[in-house]
Amino acid sequence: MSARISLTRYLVEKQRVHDRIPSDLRLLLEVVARACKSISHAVTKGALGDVLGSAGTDNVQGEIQKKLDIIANEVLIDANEWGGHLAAMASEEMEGIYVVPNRYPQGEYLLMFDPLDGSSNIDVNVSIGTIFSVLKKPEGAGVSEQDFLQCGHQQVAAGYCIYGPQTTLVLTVGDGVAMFTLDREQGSFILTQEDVRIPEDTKEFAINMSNMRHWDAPVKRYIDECLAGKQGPRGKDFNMRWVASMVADVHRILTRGGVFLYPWDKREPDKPGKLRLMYEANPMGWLVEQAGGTATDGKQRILDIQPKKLHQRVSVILGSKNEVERVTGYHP
Ligand code: P6P
Repeated sequence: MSARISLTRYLVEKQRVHDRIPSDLRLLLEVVARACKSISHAVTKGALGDVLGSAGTDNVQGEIQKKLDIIANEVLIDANEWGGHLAAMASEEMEGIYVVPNRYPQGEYLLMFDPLDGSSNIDVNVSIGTIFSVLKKPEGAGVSEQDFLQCGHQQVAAGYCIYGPQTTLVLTVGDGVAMFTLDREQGSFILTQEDVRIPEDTKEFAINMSNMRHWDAPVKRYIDECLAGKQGPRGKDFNMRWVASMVADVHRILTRGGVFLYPWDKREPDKPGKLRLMYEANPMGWLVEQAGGTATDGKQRILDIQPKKLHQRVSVILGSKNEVERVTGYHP
């Protein structure tokens, strides 16, 4: 049996052998992985752990917070604030940034996360996950929200942990995508796939079809052509999947290809889309690009969008290169 490579060994070799990542970033990623293990433990308790249901509060997005949203957020804050590798954190669940308290040393990295993406699926036992993105803090004293407003192509690490039948950590530091499956008996993430590649073509699309009447013409044209199947302009039949957990849909696309769309729609014309740029679209977009896929907002590369606000939203079309380029090409 080939040697089992743990996440720790993988990161140490990235640091020592390939000089790919500095020790502080290695430490940061190990801490995030440990936090994800704790979140996975809480998630898998379900009804036995009194962690299901609503917390009775709304988050900064005006969405009802689930108990596990708050638990996951607290786990990530508690795990990361004392290590000396971070200057500040930002979360979907917090309005402003969380500056590392003065009682701890400040580091040179900024960590953003959606602590529990897909939380509408928590109570129905469908896969959910944690999404994270790491930036370098710009030079200079102190840290502010402005320091976070960097384009996605400036990320130094990004990934997610999906809490499904397996708990799997998926990570990039800019030289490809690797997947680590949690060995619960040992409590270690074990490397189970390296150099993940997304097929350039696919027959599978992921979109919330109930919003069809609200879509813009280019997206409607693309989906109509997929639905027309063999007899239509695409000359092939398509399959559809929609988990309503971005982590689960992106994991499927990284594993077997596909195209994911959460486009602008006319329900709230001033909102560019539902998903958030900084801690959903940017980390997922980088992972997809690192695996040979493409990620746009319908008009431009997601990773080139200059953020203006911490929680700004964006349209997202990502996955198999040829499909994303087709949908993007339909946009004026
Ligand atoms: P809808 C989960 O709430 C999320 O932010 C993404 O994970 C997911 O892709 C999307 O929203 C689902 O949205 O409108 O289909 O419920």
